[in-house]
Amino acid sequence: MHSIDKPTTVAGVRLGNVLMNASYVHSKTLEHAKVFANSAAGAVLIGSISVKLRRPNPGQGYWLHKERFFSLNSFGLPNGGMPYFAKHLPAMVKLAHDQGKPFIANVVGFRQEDYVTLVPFVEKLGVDMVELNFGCPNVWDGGQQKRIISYHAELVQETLQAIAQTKPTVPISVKISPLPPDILQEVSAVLTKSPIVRAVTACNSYPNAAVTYGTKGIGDDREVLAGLAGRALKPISLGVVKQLRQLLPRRIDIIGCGGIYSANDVQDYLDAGAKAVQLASALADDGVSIFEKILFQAKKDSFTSA
Ligand code: RRO
Repeated sequence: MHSIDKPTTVAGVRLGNVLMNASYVHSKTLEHAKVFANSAAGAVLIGSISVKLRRPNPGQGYWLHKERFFSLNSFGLPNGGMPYFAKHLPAMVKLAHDQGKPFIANVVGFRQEDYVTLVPFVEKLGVDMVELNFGCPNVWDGGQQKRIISYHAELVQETLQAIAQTKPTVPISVKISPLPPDILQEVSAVLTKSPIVRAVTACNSYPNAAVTYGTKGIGDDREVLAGLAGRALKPISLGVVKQLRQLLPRRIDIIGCGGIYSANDVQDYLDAGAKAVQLASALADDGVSIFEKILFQAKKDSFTSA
């Protein structure tokens, strides 16, 4: 069994421990990279990076249930786009490397060509791994939701094929939505056949959840549909990880994500077959000290069970 505080290898890349941040609202800038580089996390992840600059969706973007049963978000992928990252990504990578941590870039596209542009773009700027965001639920255009790639095996296949033509030299992880079993099987078959997929990150948030009473800061946002994350996502996401471990060959590693707040949560994901994990809601709720807290809990637990 793998220890939480020991180095791990994902897709051939060595992480100082199994913890890292997920792509979320505080993982977009040079300042954010500095925070994660200096944190207790084993890797630094920045994203999602899109081709063009994107402004946040209107409204507050984040809602936390008052008893923290779940969080909801609809950030809408705000980020500086290629102009910002052309300028700052090399410095972000250096911040991570100076602390002995690998740097992962999460990229998101709205058409195949975007991924074909973005993967070589971040690769040339020195990143150690690329995570493809195939699960963002919060992009709407004139009342129409953009299709979420990971729910369509044929879209996953076409997009991976197009990216493969760029002959990526860094390992690729695919971040998927919490998929129901039949789609998960179809998508897993596509991921298994792709020559470029070295890891899968499971899961992104559950799409199109409604903002409810009992959610802090409900304000004027009753109409919003948002991605569900936090504690309510954990059993769903953990089930996806367990199924993936059965569906995928061992050469494809799994990064778990969804509702991780404690060392026990991390251990659940490692037991289900993940080699590393990502945190987002806990970082939004408790800040970056959550990494230290989890590592401290893990050390204490291994001491008491020794
Ligand atoms: O920015 C967002 O609203 C967002 C993204 Br890109 C994502 O991948 N997952 C999510 O829950 N929110």
